[in-house]
Amino acid sequence: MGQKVIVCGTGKSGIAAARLLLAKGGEVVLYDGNTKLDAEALRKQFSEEDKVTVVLGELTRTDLLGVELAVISPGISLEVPFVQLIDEVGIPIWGELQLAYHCGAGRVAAITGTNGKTTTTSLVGEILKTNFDRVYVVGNIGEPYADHALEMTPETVTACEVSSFMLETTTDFHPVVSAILNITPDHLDRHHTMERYAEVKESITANQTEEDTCVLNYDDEVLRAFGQNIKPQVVWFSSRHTLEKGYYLDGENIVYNDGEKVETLMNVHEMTLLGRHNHENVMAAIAITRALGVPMEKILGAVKVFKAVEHRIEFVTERFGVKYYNDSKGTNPDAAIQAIKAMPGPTLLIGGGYDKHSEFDEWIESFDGKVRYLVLIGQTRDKIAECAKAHGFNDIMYAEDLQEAVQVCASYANPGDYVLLSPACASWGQFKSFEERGEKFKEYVRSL
Ligand code: UMA
Repeated sequence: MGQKVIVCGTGKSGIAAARLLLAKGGEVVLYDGNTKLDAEALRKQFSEEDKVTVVLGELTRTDLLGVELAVISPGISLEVPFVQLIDEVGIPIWGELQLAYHCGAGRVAAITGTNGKTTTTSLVGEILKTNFDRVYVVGNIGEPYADHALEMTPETVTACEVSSFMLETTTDFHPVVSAILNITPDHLDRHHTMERYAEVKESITANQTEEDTCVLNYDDEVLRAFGQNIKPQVVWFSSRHTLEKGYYLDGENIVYNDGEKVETLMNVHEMTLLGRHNHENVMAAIAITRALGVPMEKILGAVKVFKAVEHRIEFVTERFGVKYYNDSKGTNPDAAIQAIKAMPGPTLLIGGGYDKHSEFDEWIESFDGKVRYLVLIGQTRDKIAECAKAHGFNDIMYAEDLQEAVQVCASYANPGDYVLLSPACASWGQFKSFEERGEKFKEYVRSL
């Protein structure tokens, strides 16, 4: 790969992709549309002898002279003008995932879905570590795949969290096990229609064969139809139906039906994760790791000690009898519904953020008498307030920013109440990422 490559985006995945290309003997044009970035500081992330040129702002045809490949970061849409220019010039466009897969090795389990990806991927990683010497946990979870591709060997096993953004720019990505946890409306500003969004998610199986496995949620109608006619062997899981074959919830027990007999695997109270959505994530993780050959005792042992991931219905602290929960990862209405459902009592809810063209009706309906006040911040606050009022919910307050929202909640909450940050929107515009939003929330809460 000793060619000249343009790497677009200088976030985590762009820097990782550039490092990987340089290690392979390539030359890199590092491009970012943001003119406020410091070109010199970016250049200093690489050693002096590395062949790296930084370009910021508008991309021109001259910048593309001699370039043979473009690697774009997941946050960059294929519709933006500079990507169209790259395409017009005839340069192939890969995503960072495609590049990393191309340079990596070993077996890969790829996990996608609108919600639950991070919890499931992280649990799959913990389970795999009980059985294999070298395990990587990479992807949308925040650890770029490209950072580890060259350490991988045919013996390593990788759990990769895959977003719809990443799947738009893959060509020969071939996981031996794939999983689609659910498909509910999200990122419609980028994919435009639900059909297109579902199609992109489903392309995770595009290169799988009869020898591979695809783990699917039987309760999701789109996935139930999709699974009827695909090449890999389908393993179903369900929290709402009794299956003739697959993993399902029977009362409080997770059970497995192999088509002949039903075996009880564990009681849901034996694990620390809360809520039906997490029982689904656990069943998916069991199915994925069984397909990779991990013995069931090891799987169940790891599930029982696994703790919720940061920013996902994460308990922060108790102040003056009020419990605070951080669900900054609730970046779409469906994820936020799971968090509301998991709250055990009256809740003051902080919502709102970047507009991804989501509809908020089902989220508001899920309040079900449990939400005392909805405190709104960000670009979507008027849209959410309007929707809430249309559903007869009027206990709404506006705050200028997250800090003010926390203060408003603290002054209106009664002992025994819950304060939940679960915005149903992305953080962009107010924060760099949902992680930063969650960290700030915890900081404001702790200083109350
Ligand atoms: N940029 C441009 N032009 C554009 C858009 C972006 O130049 O039109 C530049 C920005 O100026 C910035 C860079 O691209 O410098 C950012 O690239 P990025 O948004 O891809 O961010 P990374 O830091 O590389 O993080 C990405 C994923 N981000 C997104 O998909 C938006 C991270 O997922 C992922 O953890 C990381 O790679 C490592 O693999 C985050 C995410 O929000 C968590 N994912 C979405 C989600 O979970 O809903 C899909």
